[in-house]
Amino acid sequence: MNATFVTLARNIDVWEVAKSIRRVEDRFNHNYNYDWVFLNNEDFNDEFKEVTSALISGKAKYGKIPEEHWSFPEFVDQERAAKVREDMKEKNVIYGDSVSYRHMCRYESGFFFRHPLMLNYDWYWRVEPGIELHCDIKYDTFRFMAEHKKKYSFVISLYEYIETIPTLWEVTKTFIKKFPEHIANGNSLKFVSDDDGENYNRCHFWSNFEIGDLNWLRSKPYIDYFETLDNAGGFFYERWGDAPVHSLAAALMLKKEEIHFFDEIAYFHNPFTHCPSNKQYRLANNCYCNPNENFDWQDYSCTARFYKLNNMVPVKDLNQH
Ligand SMILES: Nc1nc2c(ncn2[C@@H]2O[C@H](COP(=O)(O)OP(=O)(O)O)[C@@H](O)[C@H]2O)c(=O)[nH]1
Ligand SMILES: *[C@@H]1O[C@H](CO)[C@@H](O)[C@H](O)[C@H]1NC(C)=O
Ligand SMILES: [Mg+2]
Repeated sequence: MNATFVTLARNIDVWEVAKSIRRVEDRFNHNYNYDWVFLNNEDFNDEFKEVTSALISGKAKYGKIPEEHWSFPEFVDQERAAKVREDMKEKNVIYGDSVSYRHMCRYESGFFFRHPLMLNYDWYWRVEPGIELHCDIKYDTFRFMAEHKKKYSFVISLYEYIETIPTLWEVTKTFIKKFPEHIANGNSLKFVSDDDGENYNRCHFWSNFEIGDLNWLRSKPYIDYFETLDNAGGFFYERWGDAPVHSLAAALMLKKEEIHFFDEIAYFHNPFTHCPSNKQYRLANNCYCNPNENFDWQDYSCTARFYKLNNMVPVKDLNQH
């Protein structure tokens, strides 16, 4: 498949990145040898390149992010943005006072798929530092996406902190009005809204894991959405995360059948675990996750909503192991 792993990272992330690579290679990529693209707002140093490329069975590529994709757009009022960061710091909003986290969220929302190194591929799998994979993955997940006409996928979903996105839905509604032709028939609006689009229920797919279609992100509907959001300034006047941005885009602009829940991919990113519900599957695939730690059916997960919307039946086997 025309596919790559992609990791945004700093040089100091090298050992946590190395851990993630080892997990991905041992559980999956040693059978497929897909490439891996690393992106950074600074130059990667020799240590980062040496350590990571030695672990990867495919080709490793290292890209620098152009400054215009990792900086404040001209129209952003610096005083207003600084004031927001102070307020959020006082309110202990997670990453609320960070400038670099905001650049990161904006980059993952609107630019990574347009980096010259990424233009060589149709499919991506996003990997963050410090993740775990608890089961073997014995089939080609990229091929699965293509053969089943999937464009976006997730393993964990949850509610966003409202403090980080107070006006994201209002701006999204202006987008819907301005570009009704971008809204898909048979979409997943019900996953993100409980009142037919009046309000956002804060559900989103956790974007530290994603397997997705790069050409969808590069398409006019997605770019129009990103530009509408970017022009509203919310990446800096609030602290919009790339997770709710990707999720709202997928929920509104894809058909619901185009979003896939990868139940088979057992996954941990601090602090949540997705452990496959099916015991037979776990036993057959060298899994070591504890099913009692599975986040899917906990109160703070949105995955039950996804199941309901797609008429899927959950297997809650907590008593079966
Ligand atoms: N190059 C670069 N990568 C960053 C920066 N901040 C975060 N990242 C990367 O962006 C991703 C998300 O950051 P992370 O610290 O994991 O945030 P969290 O998962 O939301 O707690 C990870 O892949 C980080 O390595 C930054 O300032 N520069
Ligand atoms: C892979 O995908 C990119 C982006 O769609 C395309 O430009 C390129 O020709 C493809 N390469 C192959 C070998 O199919
Ligand atoms: Mg992370």
